Amino acid sequence: MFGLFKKKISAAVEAVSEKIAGGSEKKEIKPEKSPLKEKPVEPVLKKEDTTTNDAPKAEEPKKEEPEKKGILSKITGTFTEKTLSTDFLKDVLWDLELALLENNVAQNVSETIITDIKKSLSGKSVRKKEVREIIQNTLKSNILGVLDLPKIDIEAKIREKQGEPLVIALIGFNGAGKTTTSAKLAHYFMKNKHSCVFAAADSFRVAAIEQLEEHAKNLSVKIIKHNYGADPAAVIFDAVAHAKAKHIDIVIADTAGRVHTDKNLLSELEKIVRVNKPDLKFLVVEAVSGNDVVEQARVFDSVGIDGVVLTKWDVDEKGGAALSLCHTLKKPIVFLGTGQEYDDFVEFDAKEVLKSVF
Ligand SMILES: Nc1nc2c(ncn2[C@@H]2O[C@H](COP(=O)(O)OP(=O)(O)O)[C@@H](O)[C@H]2O)c(=O)[nH]1
Ligand SMILES: [Mg+2]
Repeated sequence: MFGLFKKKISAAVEAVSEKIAGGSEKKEIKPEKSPLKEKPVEPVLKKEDTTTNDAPKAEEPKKEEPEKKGILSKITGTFTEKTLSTDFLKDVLWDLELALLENNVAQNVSETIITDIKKSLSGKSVRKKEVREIIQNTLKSNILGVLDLPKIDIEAKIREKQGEPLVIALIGFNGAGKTTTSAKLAHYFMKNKHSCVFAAADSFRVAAIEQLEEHAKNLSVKIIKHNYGADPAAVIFDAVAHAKAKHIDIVIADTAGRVHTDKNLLSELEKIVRVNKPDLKFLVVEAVSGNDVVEQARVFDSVGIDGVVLTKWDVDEKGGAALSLCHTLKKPIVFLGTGQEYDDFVEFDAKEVLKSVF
């Protein structure tokens, strides 16, 4: 998981660090050559450059620089200290931005990360080793900032229901893993000593009910189903009634896959929400989704998503979908699907995920 992401990002960080550490010398020369041209066009850059490089440099800093270097070189002996200009960073960080984009990190997320790195480095005199550290730390803190959203305490939610069943609706496109996730969720809750019932609310897709029935049999979970073509809101309603009657803790509703251009299907989902008021609506998304994941998320969020289950984490080589989703929805990833078995299901922890990348 995150294999390609890790490889590409590490390679980009390395390449960028090398370029910055090795090439920043040239950049110091450039602004001195055309200070008059830059002054009126980019006043902001100019301010930074003049304070660090340009105007003072031409006269006084000549004295300061050797002094600084003298002291520091005495300590380390081996570093290259360079002042980094904004223009130079802009060129060089493109490699890193490209690596993020290639790994399905949405453009606005990549831009935020790159802007932050630029801010951290701009106008600074840094050593080669520091460049890498600054880039890595900025990347890490940005990614953590996006992924580490307040968690949903499902146990607390169950307690809050005070004996009424907690209703969880799984929504998302066909093939995303909703039915598989329904089964994994039931297995997860039963391991935590909670009882579950399935609502076979995908009454649209061929064999959807049988697929959930198979899981119900394997897991010894009761399934409430109607015929194909039935109103999914009614199926969930019946499952909730069953849970209330039998004191079952959790209703897991497996809904039909929806195509965002199909307004009928989306309005059906709205009806499910209106009639059954699920306590938690989880968007089930494949980690292998490309950047269209952002569009999917926006569409489904029209019914109000509480959290995300990111499936097929085991086959994802890129990892950007997770970042883009969290950044767009500002809703936490709650679980990761990590394989085809019932136990291939883990609570999402942003810090753990980051550990596997850096
Ligand atoms: N490798 C892997 N496959 C998964 C995962 N979750 C679901 N799948 C597979 O994805 C396919 C579609 O899943 P399904 O639950 O039927 O999706 P649905 O159409 O949203 O209900 C099935 O072949 C599942 O076995 C996962 O976490 N990892
Ligand atoms: Mg299904």
